[in-house]
Amino acid sequence: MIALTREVSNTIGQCELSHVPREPIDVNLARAQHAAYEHALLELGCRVKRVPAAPDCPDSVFIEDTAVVLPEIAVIVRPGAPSRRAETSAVSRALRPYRRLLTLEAPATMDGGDVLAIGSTLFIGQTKRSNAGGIDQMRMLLTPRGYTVIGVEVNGCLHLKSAVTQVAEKTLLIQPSWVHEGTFADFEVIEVDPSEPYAANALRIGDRIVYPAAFPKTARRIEARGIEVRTVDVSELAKAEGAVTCCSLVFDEAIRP
Ligand code: CIR
Repeated sequence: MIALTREVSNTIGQCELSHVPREPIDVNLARAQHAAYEHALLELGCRVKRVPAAPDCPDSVFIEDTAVVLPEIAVIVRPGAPSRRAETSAVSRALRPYRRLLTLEAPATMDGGDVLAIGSTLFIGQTKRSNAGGIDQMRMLLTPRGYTVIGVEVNGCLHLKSAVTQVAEKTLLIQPSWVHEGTFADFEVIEVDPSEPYAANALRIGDRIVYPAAFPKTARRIEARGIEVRTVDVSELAKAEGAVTCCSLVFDEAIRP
């Protein structure tokens, strides 16, 4: 597995914020937490490749939002926040050795954080960042390649993957206040502990998950299903409204023909 990550920008304090109040971010601590996150990916078997920071892009550490990497191609998206659009060029260069690249064009907008890919199904959040045109373009690009694109209503959070992520082959971790559980009727679900509303974002690497240390009650629910949890402290990145999926693009080096 390759994990592309991106350094924390010096300007992360000027990040976009939608649902959390602005608090000062300690850049050095954010960098240390980010390095520990990369170390966890390494321990779980990833080859970590860092894309250099973009000093003018405060949110560039959240590399997940710039692309959707699938087994045979990658889609470079057009992030919903104009301040984030310049992030995609360096990520395109970093992905080019691994995948043929497709791109979304204006007026489409999409953040990778809205795309939950499970096998050949792509659930895509309809949010302030990802518009109907973005979902249509994804459908046009990917249906001929055998994918099914399903638009999902999301309320109360930034991205679809703030509300639901995959934690095992047939199991999802979900925050039922933000997304309709019935959309995922084919899966088993684990609901977040009600006292941990931001706990639905987990990063699955093989059979294990990388998961924020801030949500111990939900972590126990996950472990009770036999899933191994590797915790990381991402408290500074959480002040920028980021969690664990958003800090990497994880994919198999091998291309599916
Ligand atoms: C933003 O608002 O775009 C960033 N401050 C946070 C992005 C987090 N991305 C993600 O969870 N996929």
